[in-house]
Amino acid sequence: MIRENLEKIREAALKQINDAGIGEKDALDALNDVRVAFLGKKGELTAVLKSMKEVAAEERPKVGAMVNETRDVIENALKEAKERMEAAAMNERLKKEKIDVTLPSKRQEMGHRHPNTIALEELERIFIGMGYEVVEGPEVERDYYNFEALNIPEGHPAKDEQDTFYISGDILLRTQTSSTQVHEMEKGRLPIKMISPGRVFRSDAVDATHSPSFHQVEGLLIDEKVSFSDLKGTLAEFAKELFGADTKVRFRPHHFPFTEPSAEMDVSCFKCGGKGCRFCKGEGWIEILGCGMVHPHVLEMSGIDPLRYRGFAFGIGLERIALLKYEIDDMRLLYENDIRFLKQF
Ligand code: 2U9
Repeated sequence: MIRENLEKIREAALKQINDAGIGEKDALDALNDVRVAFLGKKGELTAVLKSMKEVAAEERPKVGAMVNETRDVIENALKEAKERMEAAAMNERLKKEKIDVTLPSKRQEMGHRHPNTIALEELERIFIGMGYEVVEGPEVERDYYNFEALNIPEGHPAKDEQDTFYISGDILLRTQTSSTQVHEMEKGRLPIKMISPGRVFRSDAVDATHSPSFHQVEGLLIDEKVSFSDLKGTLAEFAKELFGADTKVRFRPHHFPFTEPSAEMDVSCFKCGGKGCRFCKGEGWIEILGCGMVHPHVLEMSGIDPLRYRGFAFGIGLERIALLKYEIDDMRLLYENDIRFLKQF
């Protein structure tokens, strides 16, 4: 009786498993229904198990084995059907989602560096090539590092000229990156051969050539036996690298509190080669930086013996270089970030 019943159950289950999926929208649901109907708590096979108590004790192991075998057959069939259906669904999807790998890709809009950054990286490349280290420092400084240590004491007119933004008492936004170089000198590791690029702040009104925040690249070299010739040679080489091998330089005497002697350096106009044109306002020369031998008192204040060591220093306005090199006539364009302007570089 039970054997026949089991056979019927097996046949019925296998038929339903086979039928599931034929024309069915949700074949996996159909399979699950079969599982519940035969193997579930109230399923047909479970009912057979429950009726085991009516079977004679000596028959039970045999009948039990038969029930187990039937369950295995149904479970295997369910598993195979499920795998078959999943594979078919995957094939179907792959057919639909065909990718044409030969299609040309969309152009990537990469953007590019800001003209200030292009100029900065060019300056860094040149000085690194001459063995200089790039050192950055804080934009918020103590009065001492920004003024005092650079020979600009309280009441010095240069302090007015560089009217700055004070955070509180003696904390301010640096007006020059020289403060970074003072920190480096105080470390007492010599020689020093560094440039310090970075943002500086001055209480200036905005116009075509001024901004309350701009960038400098300052340089400092301190060693025994450093002379003004080393300064001239270094900066002449720098000018040739930046503006072309034919570039000539000239030095005009100037005054800075932190250097003595001090000078401003001009380069021969790279537009007209020095003959005079609209670009150089008929001068033939273009001013590009300030420089000088580090004042002995500046060395002394940072603990460097001015009798043994000497140094030269220079300061370059980064925006000025960017404006010149890319022939931009208004500094404000560098900060407005109008995409039509930036796209040109
Ligand atoms: C130390 C000693 C001396 C740095 C120097 C200049 C000359 C200079 C200007 C360039 C354009 C500022 O951005 S700008 O307006 N700078 O002319 N800077 S010498 O001299 C130093 C630096 C550090 C310890």
